[in-house]
Amino acid sequence: MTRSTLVKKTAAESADNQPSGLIGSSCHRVIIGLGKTGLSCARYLYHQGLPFKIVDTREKPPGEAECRQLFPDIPLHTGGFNEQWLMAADELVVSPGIALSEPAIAKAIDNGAIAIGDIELFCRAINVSSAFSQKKKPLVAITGSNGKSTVTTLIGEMVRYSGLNPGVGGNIGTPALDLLDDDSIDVYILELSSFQLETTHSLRATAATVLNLSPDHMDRYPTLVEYHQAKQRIYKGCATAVFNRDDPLTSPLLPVTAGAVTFTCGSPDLGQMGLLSDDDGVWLSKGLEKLINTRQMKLKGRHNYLNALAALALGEAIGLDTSAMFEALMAFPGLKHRCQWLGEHDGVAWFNDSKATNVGASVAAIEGLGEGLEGKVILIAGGDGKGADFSDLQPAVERYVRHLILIGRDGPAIGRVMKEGVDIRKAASLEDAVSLSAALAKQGDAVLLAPACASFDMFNSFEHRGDRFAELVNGLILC
Ligand code: UMA
Ligand code: ADP
Repeated sequence: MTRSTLVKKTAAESADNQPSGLIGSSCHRVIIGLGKTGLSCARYLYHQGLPFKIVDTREKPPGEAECRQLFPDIPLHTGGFNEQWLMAADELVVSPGIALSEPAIAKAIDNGAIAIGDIELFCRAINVSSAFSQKKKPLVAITGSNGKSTVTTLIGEMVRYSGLNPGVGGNIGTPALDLLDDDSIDVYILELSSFQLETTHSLRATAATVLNLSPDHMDRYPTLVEYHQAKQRIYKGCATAVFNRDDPLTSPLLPVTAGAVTFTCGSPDLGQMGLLSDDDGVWLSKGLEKLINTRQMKLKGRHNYLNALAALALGEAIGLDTSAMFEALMAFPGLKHRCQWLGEHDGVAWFNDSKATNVGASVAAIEGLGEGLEGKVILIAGGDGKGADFSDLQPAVERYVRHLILIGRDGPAIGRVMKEGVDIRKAASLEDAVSLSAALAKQGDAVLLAPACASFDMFNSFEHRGDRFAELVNGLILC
């Protein structure tokens, strides 16, 4: 009988109940995946003098050359999992792009191996170093279906405006472990995906948030329940939980040890964050206190006001200076590829929201833009749908969209859930979609690329798709 058949638990639950990690040099450890994360784990473990092996299912993983050069003595297996290594492992350091349900991994976990990820290694490292120095650097942890990168970057700016050095990393791009190389960092700010949270067991953030929850990555989760459970792991042991009053799925399922702060699009409760309106417009507010008029902010759209409220609450939870946070907020222009204004041509505005890779983000963009528009939205959508149900797009499209232009592999699936009366066009490429939009748009309209899909059927990344769109739009505007 294997160790784990005595009591059947999910992989994450079993690992949660383990002591703080098998950190000794006798532990058999295998890193799974040799992308950015796998390489950062290898660098970290190597530096610690801890033994490990690496596997990647790809024949030529991106980190292979660097790995062979930096760690010539480390066993590396490519083109498969190497089940023998996995079955002999005590600890698997699994990259976020690989599901724990992969049969070879599930079998090893069933055999008693603990599955962790790079964020768990990071947490162990900062927990150990804080035990020696008696001072733990604050850790802000951000997840949610949408708005993670915006809030993560914004908090980084708030920390910088407060005269401190932010260490921004995680799903946003810089692997968390790489932040440990910089001693001058004062505050860690981590964007965490559900995949990363699945393999994290000792986060204990100073302040943590689930910004919102709508279906995403449904090609990796059997149902929304598993995705929700993964996101909820961010609150484990946190000192302050910040969550969205308008979205019950963001509310912590377990009691939080210290504080909780909510944010809402409506009027805030006492001491909580929300929006108040008067003749001067809409204000970010705490209780009855109006903090900043949204006209003073460069970030636009109701969803971004929620992001700003969450950032203010998280910033306050780690003790940032209020006026520095306001200054940072007013100066923050938002991120590229997120409702990014590209320009105007013949009275038609063009927006790049290539980062709208799921339905929730696309709806937020259509509503955010549609509400303030003289005309209507021409929406370009479609791509790799990641198994999504597109029905939730229908109400926003019906209300704000004049023409729906479909691209990519799952464009037709979007068309199928629309009610009669929506004008649907098919475009063979992004180039065609842009030409068609230009021909159809009227003065006062906005053309919006908010695909509700990932880009991988047609492009290398959402950035590649957004850059190509911007290039095409620039060509149109300049000619
Ligand atoms: N892969 C294999 N075989 C392997 C290992 C990986 O085929 O053995 C594939 C995966 O299925 C995936 C790709 O390789 O398609 C990359 O996977 P990875 O785990 O090696 O990825 P990294 O390069 O380490 O990048 C990861 C995050 N990627 C994913 O979660 C897929 C990056 O988020 C993150 O910036 C980086 O770690 C640093 O923390 C990207 C992302 O798309 C931006 N995230 C998803 C999202 O935001 O929706 C969750
Ligand atoms: P993430 O890192 O979670 O993908 P981003 O900040 O990169 O989040 O934004 C991704 C997409 O989600 C963009 O299309 C953006 O316009 C949209 N978005 C941003 N914030 C929100 C929010 N609070 N609710 C819904 N959609 C949002």
